[in-house]
Amino acid sequence: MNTDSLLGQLGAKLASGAVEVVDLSGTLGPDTPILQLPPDFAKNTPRVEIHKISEYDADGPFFAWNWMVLGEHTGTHFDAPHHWISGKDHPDGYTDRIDPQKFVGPLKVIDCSQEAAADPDFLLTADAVKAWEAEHGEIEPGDWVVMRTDWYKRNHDEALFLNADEDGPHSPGPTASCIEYLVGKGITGWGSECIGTDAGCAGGMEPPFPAHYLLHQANRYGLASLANLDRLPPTGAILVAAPLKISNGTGSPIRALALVERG
Ligand code: 23J
Ligand code: MN
Repeated sequence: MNTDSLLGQLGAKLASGAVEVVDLSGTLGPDTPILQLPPDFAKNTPRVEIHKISEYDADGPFFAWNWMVLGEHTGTHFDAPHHWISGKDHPDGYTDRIDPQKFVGPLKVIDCSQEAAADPDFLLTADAVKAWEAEHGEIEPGDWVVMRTDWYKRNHDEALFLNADEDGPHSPGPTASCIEYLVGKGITGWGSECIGTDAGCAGGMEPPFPAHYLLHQANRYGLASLANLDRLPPTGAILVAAPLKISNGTGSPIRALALVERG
């Protein structure tokens, strides 16, 4: 093995397990939590369906395969700029046209797990990001930044995950000025463990759904329903988050991965 080159060294460390691949995705299936928009929006994404074509039977004597019903914005997924009205005019703002260089990059993890446990409506502010930077170093152009809340531990139960009552959904997320600050730092994208990139209460913010509005306006990307962020260091991991190459796609389920150096 050529360990003179950076990728030769990486290959050796992947093979030995010194660099670990951490799975940041939840499981896709009929129980995957689905976003429920308020009743004034008539249409919602349907639940995931997995239909058998054959499994070594009369319909396929030596093969097993399925077909699926699957929304673009279902489970652990990628938000492309064309998903939001503020990002509608970016010519490369669709899943089949984004530069794949954007799908792999340095990952910064902001731990808000204690705050989110104490308050499901917890909002990460720009000042809190600046305090994180004072401890861990500046967020750099090209970084992916994700908010660790341990919310993924609820993803086995849709009601627990959406956490809605008569006032609407309650889940943590960023303020508008937090996203404005991160966009100004040149981040490639922002990710959350919750159903979307915004907080549950974000419909009432200015602008409404600021993570969606401000990220996609700036041709940046979102990741939602991430899992296992508690297995990542605050800095030093590499994210791999590639959407399916859906024609004119506004988003896509992903198998999100992180490369993490051990020891
Ligand atoms: C459509 C409308 C509102 C929201 C969303 C989708 C998402 O969170 C999403 O999956 O992008 S908030
Ligand atoms: Mn989405």
